[in-house]
Amino acid sequence: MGELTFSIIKPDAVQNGKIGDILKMITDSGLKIKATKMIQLSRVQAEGFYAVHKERPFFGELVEYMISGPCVVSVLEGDNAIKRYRDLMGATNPADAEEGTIRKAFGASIEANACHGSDGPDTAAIEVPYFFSSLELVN
Ligand code: IDP
Repeated sequence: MGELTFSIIKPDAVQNGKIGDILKMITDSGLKIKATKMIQLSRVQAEGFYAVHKERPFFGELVEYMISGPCVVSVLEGDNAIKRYRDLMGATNPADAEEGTIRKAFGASIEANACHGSDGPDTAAIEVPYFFSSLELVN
């Protein structure tokens, strides 16, 4: 089994009808989708998920944005999946993201930037079970 990482297609991209385009970019890159589902985050879930950012000035707005509509959460697998998915997402600010990245194609702003991906193995190990039980991951 390859490395696992956790992905969110954020509310702006879902609202703009980009679920299929983004999942296609993920699978075209060679990453495998081990699990995926559409959810509406509660305020408590969003605050818990972004707890590492709670001292940052944009925390309140980030939580409001993340609960503004449904998200698509997924578990991705592949060799070096964490870094590969971060590279596919592009820079946090879509204005700085390279051609061919998800954020360049679909991100609207530094906040509404289309996607989330775990930033390291420790984070992935927390984020995957935050949203998925092991029974939900296909073999
Ligand atoms: P990342 O998603 O590229 O790992 P982080 O710095 O971990 O970036 O920030 C988490 C999320 O917080 C970003 O994806 C974005 O939605 C939001 N964010 C980051 N910086 C800002 C900012 O300066 N203003 C508003 N929202 C921000």
